[in-house]
Amino acid sequence: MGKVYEATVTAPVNIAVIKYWGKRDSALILPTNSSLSVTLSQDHLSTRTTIRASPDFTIDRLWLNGVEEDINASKRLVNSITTARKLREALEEKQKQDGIPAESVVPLSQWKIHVCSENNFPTAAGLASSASGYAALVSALGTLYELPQTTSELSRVARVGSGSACRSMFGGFVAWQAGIADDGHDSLAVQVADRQHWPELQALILVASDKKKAVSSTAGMQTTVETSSLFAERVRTVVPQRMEAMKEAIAKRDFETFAEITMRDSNQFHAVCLDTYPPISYMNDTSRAVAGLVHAFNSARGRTAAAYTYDAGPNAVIYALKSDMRDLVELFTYCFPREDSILPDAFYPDPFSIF
Ligand code: 2P0
Repeated sequence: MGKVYEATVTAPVNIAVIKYWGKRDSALILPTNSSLSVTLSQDHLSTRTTIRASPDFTIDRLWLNGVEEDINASKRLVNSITTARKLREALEEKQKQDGIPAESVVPLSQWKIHVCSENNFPTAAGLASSASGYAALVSALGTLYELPQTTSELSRVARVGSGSACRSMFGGFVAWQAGIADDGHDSLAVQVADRQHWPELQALILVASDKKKAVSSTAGMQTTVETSSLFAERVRTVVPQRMEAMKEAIAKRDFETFAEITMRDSNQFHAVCLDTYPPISYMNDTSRAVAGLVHAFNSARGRTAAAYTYDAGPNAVIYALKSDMRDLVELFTYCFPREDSILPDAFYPDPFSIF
């Protein structure tokens, strides 16, 4: 039995406050616009991935939540693993050039790997499982292969797995710079501020449904690019302005501006989904009731005390400062009791829950 090398990492989910929606290159996963997100704590929503490499393994294998998946059936998995292997190969070459005896250079790039990945939340329910999944895969490969690349450089490898995954390579507040190059070298994630910069900011996730979404993000966003006329305006003028305003709000810890941009950007993202033909509708009646309640709460407080945002699914993420969060949790628990969904919708029968 040959030697086994192993690495385990955990990567958290991120929730965008300026949404990524649309690709200019589907193979390299290059976006039409920059985006910005908050990485959540890894205690709650995260993927834990262990990778082993051994000269005894005959094929690459991957288990997702205990079920084996065919790596070769996924171009994205193959792309990200192959890209990381090439970086390892370059490192091994460099080690030899630097005079390290060939027998001391571990040929990890030539060995097959076994990957075991577990999410601690429902997969593909609009809770960004591909983001934490590919970020964990690439971080684990980076650790296993002892790659010298920076986290931003490695975020390019996560990006070829799933766009939003590049942002989960960092904690705190993270921008994915769209870039302009055709080869994607400038399309990567950078940290705008770390988590400690704004510890009072909290996120609450309201699960309206943990069912798999009807239209995948990947398919939905390309239909939007092809058919929505509102989308062009969003990409050209709205997002560039919002990226700058959002970075400034984060730098100043200006919650009211952060919250307003977050809600407006979520609303515009869902508006371009509806402007897509055929239309895509990710929010449901419960999602809309939650948005209404947040606006009512803000009016009652006389300030923008909470923000909602929705991704490619009906679940809400609420951002608020710690000082307002207790009241919000009480309000949501009162209005949407766990055992009894307020809206008996045949398509979304799950109890509304908070975690
Ligand atoms: C985001 N979403 O910025 C946006 C908002 C969904 C709504 O990133 O095709 O799963 O793998 O690059 O990353 C979902 O898209 O799509 C997404 P691919 P991904 O978080």
